[in-house]
Amino acid sequence: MKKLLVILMCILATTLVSCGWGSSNDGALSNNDEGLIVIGFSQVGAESDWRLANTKSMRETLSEENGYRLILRDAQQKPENQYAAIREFIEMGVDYIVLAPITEEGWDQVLSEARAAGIPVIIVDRMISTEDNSLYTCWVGSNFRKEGEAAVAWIGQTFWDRPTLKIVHLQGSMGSSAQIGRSASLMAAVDSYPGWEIIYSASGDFTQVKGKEIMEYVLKQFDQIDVLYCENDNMAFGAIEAMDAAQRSYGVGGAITVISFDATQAGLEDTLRGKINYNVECNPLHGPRVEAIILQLESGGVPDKLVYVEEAAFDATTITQEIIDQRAY
Ligand code: GYE
Repeated sequence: MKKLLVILMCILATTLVSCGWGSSNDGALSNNDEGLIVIGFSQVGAESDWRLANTKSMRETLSEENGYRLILRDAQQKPENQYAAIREFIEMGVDYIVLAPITEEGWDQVLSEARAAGIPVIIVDRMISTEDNSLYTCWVGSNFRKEGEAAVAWIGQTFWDRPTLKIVHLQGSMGSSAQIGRSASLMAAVDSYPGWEIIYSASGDFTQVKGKEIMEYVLKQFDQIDVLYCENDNMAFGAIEAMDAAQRSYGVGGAITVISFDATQAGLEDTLRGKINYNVECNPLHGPRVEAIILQLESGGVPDKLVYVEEAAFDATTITQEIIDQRAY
């Protein structure tokens, strides 16, 4: 009799656990989730200050106190990790999938699995490339092409009297929307200004370490560099380290004019110090935007399919400490 009771209790316990009533951890859903909106967030990685500010914004907004359970998976800049995370979210039966895609290509298969499971997919930051718009509910992020246009317009104005311009192009992660857009604007400008020449270009994957490595190499190869077009702040920090070590002059009044993107706190500090000449903002505070979309969907609304965030740009000769202090990232 005792034995039978033990067996019955075991069966009951296993059933409860497999039904999702087990103890809560960052993987299994539990009874604690009752009332909470469960969100699986596939994040790119932790490659830059921008990314850290973005993760912080998502965590702070989509918190338990605000009624959410955020399951964050850091893909460490590897698309395969993102596919696995999305399949894990589908398996868990989350309420929403939020995806910050590393690259634009390669999403049709896994997102059709999410659609088949009836889970809405909200895309943030970078975009995906697909012919099937029903694979995602909506997207919110930056207009990277426009960011690049702001940068090249500034270069055009600053160097209007220079017949030739030797440019080093430090690219972000290849195939990401941020790289594609920022690079496309530079390419278009090189096509239209006869004197502009890209003397070297390589991807630093948006990281400081790679930015430094590439710049060390570039400085050995070229005595004359007029412009460094660097697709994010962290690669610029790395390039600055390399230029300092090689004792090459740069920034305001220096030989190498530095363009950067993101305009994070640290990036703007370097802009204020004249190390970065022009820094184009990219806003990482997507947490509240994603929450607004979810609340709209929860109440039966239809969010706009594509929303571009408004962004500014900062010139080293006009930026002030007050401007930096007022900013949230
Ligand atoms: O510019 C870079 C980050 O996708 C906008 O990714 C984002 C970019 C950002 O690593 O710093």
